[in-house]
Amino acid sequence: MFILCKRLFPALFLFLWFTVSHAQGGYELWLNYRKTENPETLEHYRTHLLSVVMDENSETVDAIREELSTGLGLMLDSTVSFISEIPEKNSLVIRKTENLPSGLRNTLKKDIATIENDGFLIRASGNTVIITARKDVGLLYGTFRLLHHLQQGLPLRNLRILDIPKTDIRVLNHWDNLDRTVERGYAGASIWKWHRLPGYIDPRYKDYARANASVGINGTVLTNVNASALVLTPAYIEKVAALAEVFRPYGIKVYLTARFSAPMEIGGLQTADPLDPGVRQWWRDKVDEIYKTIPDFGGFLVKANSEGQPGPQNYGRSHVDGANMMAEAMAPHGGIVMWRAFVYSEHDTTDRAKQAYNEFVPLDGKFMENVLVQVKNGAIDFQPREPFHPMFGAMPHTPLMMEFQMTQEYLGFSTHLVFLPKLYEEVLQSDTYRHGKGSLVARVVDGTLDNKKISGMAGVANIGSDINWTGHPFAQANWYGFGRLAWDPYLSASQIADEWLRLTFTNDNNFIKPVKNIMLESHETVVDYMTPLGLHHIMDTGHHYGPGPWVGNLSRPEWNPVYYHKADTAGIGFDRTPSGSNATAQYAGEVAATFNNVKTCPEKFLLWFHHLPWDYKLQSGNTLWDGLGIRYQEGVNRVREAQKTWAVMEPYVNKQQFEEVRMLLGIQHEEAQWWRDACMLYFQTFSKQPFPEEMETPLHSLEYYRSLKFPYAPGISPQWH
Ligand code: GCV
Repeated sequence: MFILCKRLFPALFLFLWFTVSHAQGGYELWLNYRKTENPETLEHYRTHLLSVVMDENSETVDAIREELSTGLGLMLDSTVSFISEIPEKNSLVIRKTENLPSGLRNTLKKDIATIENDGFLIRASGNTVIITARKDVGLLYGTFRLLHHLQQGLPLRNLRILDIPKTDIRVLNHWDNLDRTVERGYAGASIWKWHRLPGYIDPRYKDYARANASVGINGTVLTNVNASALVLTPAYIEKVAALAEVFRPYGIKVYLTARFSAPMEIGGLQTADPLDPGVRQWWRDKVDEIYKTIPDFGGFLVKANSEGQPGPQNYGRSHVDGANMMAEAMAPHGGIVMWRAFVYSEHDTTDRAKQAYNEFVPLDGKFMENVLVQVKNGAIDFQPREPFHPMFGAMPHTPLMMEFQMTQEYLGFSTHLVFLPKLYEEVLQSDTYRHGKGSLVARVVDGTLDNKKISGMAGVANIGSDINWTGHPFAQANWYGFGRLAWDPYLSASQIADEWLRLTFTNDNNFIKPVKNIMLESHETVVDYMTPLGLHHIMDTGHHYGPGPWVGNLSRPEWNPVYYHKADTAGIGFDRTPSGSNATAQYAGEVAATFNNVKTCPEKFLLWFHHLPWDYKLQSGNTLWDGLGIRYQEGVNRVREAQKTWAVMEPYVNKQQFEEVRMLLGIQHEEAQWWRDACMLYFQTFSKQPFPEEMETPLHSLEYYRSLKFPYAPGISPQWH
């Protein structure tokens, strides 16, 4: 016995250490199943949910059973029994609509008639709670939703949740390289351990799938859009297949990025011309080979003729030629092609903000049915704030996918607390006016504006090997929020913040209210201390961390911050009205008119669309110069307020997470000051005016800020080679 104890003790200790440190570190994400605190609620849940009727068989049903054993087991602090007969007394029934007993089917028939696709119904009826759906994956989504309901301590009485995803493709984009670096990744290394696959299945893969499925994400593009053709070789396809197997029960398909020149790099061909019969055959064979190994493979994501990536234009062909060639290979298997519209060229001297629209809109209606064009939320590049991309609504015959960024490339990496669903909401709720008032971007994305057959939303992942997955504990909320909005682009950021806080930390309103406030203000805060009043792309070169408004020596003009702010002694801002680049003409008339008129242009986009004198009067009555300084200061002030709020939150979160957020807010505060001082000192060289009295005196000189260098900033893999 003693010997056994001696042997077991270190193992037990290790296990406990691992479990505790993971729990403390936020590994569980929002699937943090805590025992239900309120004794009445606990009793109420126990009465209804401890017998679970589940008699269907599939990998997905097994995953549901496992999730319920863990989730209900922990929240109800009891063991769940799974049975196959519906008992007289209380139970939770999980069955597809076709397998419900006729009595129940009859009672629920109105709701059942409206369940489509991956949707589900949760209903409390008599002494049972029912989760039903057309497909197994719908049952899985319903199960997670019920678990989330319980995590929030909400009542079961009269429960009725009927929810159907509004988009078809809800997909993460990993910018993960095969060497496990992550382009614009700030949460450690890639979670894909390519060198160990397919033999070694890291437990994280399943937890990743659980987290995604719990918010309805149904696909993942495993590799960087700056793609390596190697991932299409047999050895890697086998590794991809191993991941696909882990994800399959959770309704998650795998996709890969396809390097356009792959037929030459790994196929030995002399060309990658999309009209060349040999090249077309190569792609058909390659796709057949992939489907042989991964029968439910999702398809390809392609970055072509963008930032040096190869593409059809290398052969004088168009995006349509390239995308349709791959789509043709995919079609017999039901696969899709997501073709990115993030293009701008060093040979095109027009405003960068106009180039994607100019290249793609004339191609509307020419893509095959299984092609989606994937468009970033704004026309430049994931800036802290951008007006919605003018392509949304401008291609009525082509499905357009939204591409949001969860990783915080231009947003303080995973050091700054920024709740991105606020940004997503602002974009999705923007009105394109393409079919009159109410033509929201959300309606373009869900396909209802022009009756699209397929729709989708992509999110550039912020996930890495850090214990808490996302680096900043609050960056998990961006992953959660992306998933929720991909499922339903009309959800409010406020609801999402509320849910995420409750699932992740506690239901105590003394915590929820103030911390939710920090989250909801955080986007405006970061905009204020980085790029207020419509400024954009003034980050330092390459790593995009910290301010670099002075940078003007890069080889391509549109890579330089000076190209975007155009500060001079007369004023500041990019004139995109008809007197300037006329980018506003790419929007519907109503929108263009609003942006063109400096009096109606929302001040948040003022310097995006207008070059204005330093003494221009803002709505507040302040001059533009003073208003700019006041905004920068307000951003700093709000980080200070967030610090104060967080300082009294220790009782509600675990020690480790409390400390992590406290320290990160400290850095964010210092860096908000850095942004304010560096930008205002630099712009002062043009405005030649004193700082407004509301603004604190800069802590250092402009020379000091200009001298700062960050050669090893994370996220830019080429520098490490
Ligand atoms: C993956 C920006 C980023 C690049 C990124 C690119 C893209 O330019 O800085 O790192 O490349 O966008 O979205 O393709």
